[in-house]
Amino acid sequence: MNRKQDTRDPERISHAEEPLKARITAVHKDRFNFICSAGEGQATLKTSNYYLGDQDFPTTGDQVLLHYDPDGCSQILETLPRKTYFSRRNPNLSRGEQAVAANFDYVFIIQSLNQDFNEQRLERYLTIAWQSGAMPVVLLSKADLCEDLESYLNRAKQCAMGVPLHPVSAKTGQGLDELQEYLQPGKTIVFLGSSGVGKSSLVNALAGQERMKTKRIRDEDGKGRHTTTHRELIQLPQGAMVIDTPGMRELGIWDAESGLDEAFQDVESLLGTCKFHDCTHTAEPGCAIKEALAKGTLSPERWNSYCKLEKEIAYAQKKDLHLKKKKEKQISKYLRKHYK
Ligand SMILES: Nc1nc2c(ncn2[C@@H]2O[C@H](COP(=O)(O)OP(=O)(O)OP(=O)(O)O)[C@@H](O)[C@H]2O)c(=O)[nH]1
Ligand SMILES: [Mg+2]
Repeated sequence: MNRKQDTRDPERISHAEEPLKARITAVHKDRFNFICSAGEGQATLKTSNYYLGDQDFPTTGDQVLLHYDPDGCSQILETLPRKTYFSRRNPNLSRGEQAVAANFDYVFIIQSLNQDFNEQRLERYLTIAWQSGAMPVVLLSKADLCEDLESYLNRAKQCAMGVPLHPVSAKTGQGLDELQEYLQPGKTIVFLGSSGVGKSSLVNALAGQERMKTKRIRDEDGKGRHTTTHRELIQLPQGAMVIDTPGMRELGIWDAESGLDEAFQDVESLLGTCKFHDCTHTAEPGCAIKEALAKGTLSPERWNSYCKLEKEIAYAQKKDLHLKKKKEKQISKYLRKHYK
């Protein structure tokens, strides 16, 4: 038999055939940027594992196994289990939730010390951050613009419930030294906050060079211009990795029940101590919430925030269940019609 000789470089074959562990640094339509011990590259998904199988589609920060191809045709075989992640409802309902950033240790929640500062939004971000499984840290950015830092710090403390708070300025460098404790090699930090609060400016200030594009906020209302459009994983000189995100408009609050418990520990510790176990906290005697509100140990704003977020989560869960049932009905109708 005349065997055709394999002329491929053996070094490359072993690279191609031995799966390597890699980290996803950015996600494009059907291409994924990654970094691994052999270098950086772009990869596509192995169809049989992802489109026909049940593998979770990789997101920024994910660890994956891939067949590395130095010529640019690497193929992702498997998404490794995530230790933390943010998720949103998947537009493709058969797959339930969809992760939008994964495997981070800290969530830097950023609010700027101008028109952006808003306690309700901070509480919402804290709920999402706790839900992810990582540790939240609150950064009050653009401290150089603020003349009344103490009062902002006090307001933030009321909702942060013991979460570390750091006033910082990417412009003057104020507070950046204090962040070094989080930037240890092997750690990943995700930046969360509205457009224009200075997330990318902080990434650049910590990196010591311009890694991300930034843009002026609008003069009229201080709103950002959605400059960062992609989630991106960046290596800092300190050894830590940072995931810069677009203003997190895209992150709905979905199934964040345990995040709510953590973010509102003060409210949670009161619930269940009312005289009646099914207390509605409206007219019943012996209501711990009403007592705390009357004593001033729980502020009405905080209680309202809790109720609002709780309602939103319940609504999102109900909607999800409804859509899931609708989808199941459609599938069984299709099966009945075609496989009678
Ligand atoms: N004065 C002052 N301005 C800042 C500071 N940090 C950022 N800015 C300005 O705020 C504007 C928005 O900054 P970006 O870093 O683009 O904000 P972003 O949060 O990344 O915005 P998106 O990418 O749209 O989500 C830019 O004009 C920055 O120069 C700061 O510490 N002090
Ligand atoms: Mg940005």
